[in-house]
Amino acid sequence: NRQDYFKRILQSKKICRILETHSPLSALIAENIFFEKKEERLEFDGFWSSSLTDSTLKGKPDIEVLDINQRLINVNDIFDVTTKPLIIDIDTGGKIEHLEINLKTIERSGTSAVIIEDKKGLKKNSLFGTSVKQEQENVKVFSKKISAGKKATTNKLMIIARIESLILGKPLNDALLRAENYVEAGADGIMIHSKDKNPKEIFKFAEKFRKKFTEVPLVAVPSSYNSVKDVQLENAGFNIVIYANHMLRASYPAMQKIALEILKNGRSYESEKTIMSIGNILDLIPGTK
Ligand code: SPV
Ligand code: MG
Repeated sequence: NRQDYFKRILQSKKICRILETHSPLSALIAENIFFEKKEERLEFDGFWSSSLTDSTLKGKPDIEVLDINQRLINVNDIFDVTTKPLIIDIDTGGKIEHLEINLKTIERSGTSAVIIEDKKGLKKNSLFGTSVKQEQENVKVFSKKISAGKKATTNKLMIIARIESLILGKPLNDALLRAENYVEAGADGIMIHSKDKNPKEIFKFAEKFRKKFTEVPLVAVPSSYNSVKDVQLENAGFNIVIYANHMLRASYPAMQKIALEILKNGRSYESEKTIMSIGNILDLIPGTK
């Protein structure tokens, strides 16, 4: 259901808003939060299972160290209590032989889409850019990975290819060439990543990409160029915007603050007004009473 539903909203919505969720509780927030703006009801259309936040939550580095089964336990826990579609970040996807097997498992889980990045070797988080050693995969090798992935799955699971050229300081033309190759290899969508504060380069990419591919879904992750608004991405030709790490980044300082306050004050009294009340937490999950 979530797989078909995601394809439908991708067709019907101008832009799909996807929020990072690292737990069932964070996913429940993403599932239920909405905002009425004039005639329009704004809500998130689905969840992002992030390698960064899934790893961080487990106190591990974002270097592809969690295996796919650990990631899918998280996804299945989220699916237990929600209805919206989920896109999973599967890093480089690993070896082609492993990818083919893992994608079948992911497809069976009900996940709507995977995003696979065109890096190789020990993967580091993209937001490090060129400050750490990271290598991009050869275009042909990565294209093979995409086509092998498509062959290994039915059309239920979308396979989105993620281009790291701009992250690694390569020119726009390299990113565009890769996009063409990956779409030809069967990618169901393209994610162009950037760690620039300015969205100029991803807008330029979108403009050129859209001239060639009018229908192929295009994904933006505005973690660094965060001044850009969803409607600007929509107008530039993007179909999906992923807010990739914000729920975990919001929760950590809130937990740190209360932990320190309790220590300092020798009690929780001073912090009560800034946290959820006991009444609210008891009411939050139906069936608790
Ligand atoms: C993630 O959320 O793990 C991503 C996006 O891959 S980024 O952290 O920007 O690389
Ligand atoms: Mg990641």
